[in-house]
Amino acid sequence: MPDDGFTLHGIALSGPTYKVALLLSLAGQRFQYRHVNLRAGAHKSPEHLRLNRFGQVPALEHKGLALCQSGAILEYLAETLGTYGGEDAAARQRIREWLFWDADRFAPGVYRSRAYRRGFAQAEAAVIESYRQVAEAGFAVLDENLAGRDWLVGKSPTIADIACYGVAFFIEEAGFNAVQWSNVDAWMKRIAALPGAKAPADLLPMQDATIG
Ligand SMILES: N[C@@H](CCC(=O)N[C@@H](CS)C(=O)NCC(=O)O)C(=O)O
Repeated sequence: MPDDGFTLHGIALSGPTYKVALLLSLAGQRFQYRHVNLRAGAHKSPEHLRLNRFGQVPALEHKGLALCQSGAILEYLAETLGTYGGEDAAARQRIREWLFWDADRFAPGVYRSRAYRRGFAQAEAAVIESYRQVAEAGFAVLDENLAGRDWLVGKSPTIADIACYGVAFFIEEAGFNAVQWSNVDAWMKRIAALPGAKAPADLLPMQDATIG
């Protein structure tokens, strides 16, 4: 399949970059991948700031547009590729609620906890503990909402699942064990079994590449 003009800029260790790459892979969409060397500060370069004004990864280029914020990129891709976007307007509204919740209450706790454990960032013990509690509360919310259902919205997987999975994937690196949240555990296995699903290390290299 041609790449249809999709170029993803990111880094393999980045959860938000993984979310976007995972949706492209699940959709069977080939894309160009550009490795952004965060250690060298490439995300703050004028060239990158033209793609992502917040000086972060990911950024997605498509047909003259430069897109940022992984949740917003997922919505764009679902709309553009016509997949994983929910069945109707009511489903799309629920999906959007999950995307905002993820950015507000889930991703920060899990990603920061992972960053402290892996030594990507340092903080005082009280700060680390506070992010740990946010992450734990986030997993509990996810677990409650997955009780008796396979997917977060409707009867098939959507970008709500992909956004939250792109955080939950790092559960162990962040210092938690999925056994504690059995609905989350089963849901993660369902997502990992979808055609095209890959772990970050199997999807994104530490160099430029064509993926898919
Ligand atoms: N809410 C953003 C978060 C993006 C983000 O935090 N990216 C990190 C890498 S995982 C980054 O670029 N960090 C460098 C920085 O913020 O200066 C999204 O979902 O795209």
